[in-house]
Amino acid sequence: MSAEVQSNSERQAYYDRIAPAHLTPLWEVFADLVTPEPKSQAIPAVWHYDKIRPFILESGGLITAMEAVRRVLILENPNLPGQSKITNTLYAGLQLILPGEVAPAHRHSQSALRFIVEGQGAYTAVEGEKTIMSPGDFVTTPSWAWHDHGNDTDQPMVWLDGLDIPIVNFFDASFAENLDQDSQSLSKPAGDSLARYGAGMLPMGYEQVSPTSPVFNYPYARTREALEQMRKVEEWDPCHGLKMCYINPVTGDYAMPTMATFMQLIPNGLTTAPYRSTDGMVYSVVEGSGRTFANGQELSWGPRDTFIIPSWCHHHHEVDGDAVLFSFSDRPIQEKLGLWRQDRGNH
Ligand code: GTQ
Repeated sequence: MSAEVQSNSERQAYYDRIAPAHLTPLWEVFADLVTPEPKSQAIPAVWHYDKIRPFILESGGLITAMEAVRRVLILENPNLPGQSKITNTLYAGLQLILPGEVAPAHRHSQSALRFIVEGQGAYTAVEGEKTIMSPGDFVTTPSWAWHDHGNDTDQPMVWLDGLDIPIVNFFDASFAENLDQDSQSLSKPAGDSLARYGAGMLPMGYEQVSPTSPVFNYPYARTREALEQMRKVEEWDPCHGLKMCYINPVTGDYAMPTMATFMQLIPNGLTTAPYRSTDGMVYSVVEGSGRTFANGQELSWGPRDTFIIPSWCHHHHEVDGDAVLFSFSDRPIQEKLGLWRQDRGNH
């Protein structure tokens, strides 16, 4: 009998017979496995800060930062419930630290970024240095670096945590351990890294020890000032406005090995041209309000909101005035693997 006339039931019987040998036919799954273009399981979504802020503050009455270790509400992609993912490859959460609290020192293989959303003056300590954080600051926690957080102010502090947790777990490469003290001892004054590595100079004889930028905190005041100065030239990218990427000044590469971070100014009156890329993007709104249209769905946003655009999803932004957006994605990994693509339409 020729293969064409094999009935479905005969094929199924065959699949059932090979299954105990841990074999399965490619031809049944090929179309879902090797897709002609990305088909992300993640969907566009927005978290409005004023709606979720009460829930975040409520968590402060339920559990201490010490007991929780990290008191965070995970932003889960609505189409990936239970997976602790905001995109297929990235984790995002909003971390609350109340006055007087300490989130105890630990380290892990996962890299983390902090993007400050609310509050002023709490700190994170990484590898012997503290940094005092302000809204709009981008702070790095390298893989396997000891880190603890604390709040010596009288106001709650909330920041967006971005971690490569799904990527590290995909590789089955997660390690973590706790320090035997809650707060690590400090060996450097606050601001040391920025002075040493963030002034367009490097100490003579500096040798790169980590793929993560030695600049620990990229303060918003500097970022904003740079955007404001550059806007005078009015060279707007049709798809992005004015978009800068944070770099490791030692290598010129992204600030972190697994996550790219960006700050973008979209000026009043510019509607960006449709764009898509293979890196799903997590946005945190710093200033201004507007709307992002993602595969036809409208996401409206204002200050402190978080939204996500999945891989290969057509989108464009509309703004009500000047808008400043922070974003991060897995682009460094995709580029290193030769996978990253973008589609700028005609632009
Ligand atoms: O601050 O170390 O949101 O380890 C998730 C895991 C934050 C952190 C998170 C973490 C941290």
